[in-house]
Amino acid sequence: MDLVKRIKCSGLDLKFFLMAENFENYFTHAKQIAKLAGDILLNSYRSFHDSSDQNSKQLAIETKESNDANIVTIIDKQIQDFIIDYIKRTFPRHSFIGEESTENILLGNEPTWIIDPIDGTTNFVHGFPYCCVSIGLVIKRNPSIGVIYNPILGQMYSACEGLGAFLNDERLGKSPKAIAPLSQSIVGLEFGNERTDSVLNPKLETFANFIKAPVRAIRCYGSAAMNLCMIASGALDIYLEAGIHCWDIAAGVVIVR
Ligand code: LIP
Repeated sequence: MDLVKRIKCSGLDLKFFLMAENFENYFTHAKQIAKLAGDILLNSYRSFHDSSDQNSKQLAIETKESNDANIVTIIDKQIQDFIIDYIKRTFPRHSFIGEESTENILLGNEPTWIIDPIDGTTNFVHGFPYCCVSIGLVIKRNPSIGVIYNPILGQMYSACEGLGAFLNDERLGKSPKAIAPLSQSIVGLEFGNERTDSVLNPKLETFANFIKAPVRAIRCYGSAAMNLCMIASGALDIYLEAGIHCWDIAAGVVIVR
């Protein structure tokens, strides 16, 4: 139905149309932000890993909570600043939550951008090519738009409520895979960065149960966002991670759904 006919129909239809138009506009911006942020990620990744001098000072790597398994780099912060600046200029009334600024996390009804500037920072630092920019947009508390861009592999996964999900320009889910029995399943598991017995032991027990089930294989990509993309594209059958944060999954859940 074209715009004019829809407006004539009823107030409700007009509201629906305007909402759909906003969603498309947000979706276009989300992909544009992810592309530009991904360019920053890729340039830094290349200049660090292609150089003969992989001095960690170049990335200003810091540990969080004195945990060597929980790190942040100056590039995470640069990318997050870039994304937040773009959103503030383009949508001044929107809110945002970012991995690198976690004070005052409140989710209200206003559109809220949930950002992980680099999901898979450890991979980024170690040259393991599963790291990405993850941008989710939650509207009225409902995850509505998601973009996950891995510039190293040249893969942009995206989804918008009402429009579907895509890998680059290809629509995902045209022929969904049947659910496989556990014995024929490939399972994504993540250990996370917490190493205390109380957190780690139940995870190890659960992981052991999976491998003994037996499942066909286990994979650890080191990025929740990338795991969810693997689920969306059918490469993984199951993904399990405990202790996840909203910025790890806000975009991915829209793409999977
Ligand atoms: C990672 C998370 C990722 C999760 C991994 C790991 P990094 O931390 O961001 O989403 O799946 O288990 O904890 O490498 O980004 O600091």
